[in-house]
Amino acid sequence: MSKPAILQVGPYPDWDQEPLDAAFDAHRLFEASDRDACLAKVGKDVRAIATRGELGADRAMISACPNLEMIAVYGVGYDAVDLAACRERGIAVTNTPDVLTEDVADLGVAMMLCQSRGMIGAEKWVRDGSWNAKGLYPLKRRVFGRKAGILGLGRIGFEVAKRLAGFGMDIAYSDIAAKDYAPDWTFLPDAVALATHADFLFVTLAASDATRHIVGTDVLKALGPDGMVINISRAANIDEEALIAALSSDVIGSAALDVFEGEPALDPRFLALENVLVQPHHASGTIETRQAMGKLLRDNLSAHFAGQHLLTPVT
Ligand code: 8YV
Repeated sequence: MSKPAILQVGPYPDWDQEPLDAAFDAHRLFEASDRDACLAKVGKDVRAIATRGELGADRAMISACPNLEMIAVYGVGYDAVDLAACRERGIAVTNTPDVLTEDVADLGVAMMLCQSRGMIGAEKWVRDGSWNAKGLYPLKRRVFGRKAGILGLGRIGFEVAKRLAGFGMDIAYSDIAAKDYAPDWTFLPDAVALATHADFLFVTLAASDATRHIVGTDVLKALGPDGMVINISRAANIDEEALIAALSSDVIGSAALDVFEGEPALDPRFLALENVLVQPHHASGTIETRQAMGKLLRDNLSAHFAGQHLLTPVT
């Protein structure tokens, strides 16, 4: 029996590629020198698109595949998939929630600790001989007992908050409504109020048109010169121009960022700023989580082609 043809938008680790190739006839768009020519050639055969959170599938790609039945996202975020185009044609979409929640939360907390305690600079201080030549490393700020604001108390925001509670931090959050599963944390209805409260503002919102640039000049001003913003969601949730201006003029103290507009070609002005910790969009990047994400992506594809219920449909 012939294998269903799928379009693979980006590379996966070998442990995913082998089983994917065994079950499907995968056309690797990312290896094509001419993407449009590749889509024109294979588009009509494609029954599913396998993509990644940050790569998604836009309207042009979806239109190039007239027989498309589903899009499987390797990632929890599906903001880069044109959902309107999918709805119009009844194309199913799946993502990989839950399996990555803990690791994404861990990285957010690690970034806060690393940045607050100046660990990158401290490492350099030892390696370049400054410790021996100049003495003690400059003192940094504690996190214990300080105030955290969680912007978006979904699965990932909740796990971040749980971890911060373990550090004795005072936790507030913003979301569409107060959550009954968070009785010990303060609900603040809007992002400016949350930033006013917070020393550490975690951006953990699922990105959408409604959340675009939710962290802008007003929120950054409210966060203040001692404040840190930590983004483990999507770059579009922050107005990068406003962020760079705020970081350059001490409107806020610092930032720890795992995501960037136009990544991996991030705005080079970030690299010139000493008060920014940059990470290569790898919050879900552990062997354990990526293996689970790959399996869930394939299980969704297989369920679809077997006529079974999807495991994690985007509704
Ligand atoms: C990426 C992500 O999918 O879960 C998401 O939404 O953005 C990430 O997990 C990951 O970097 C793999 O491409």
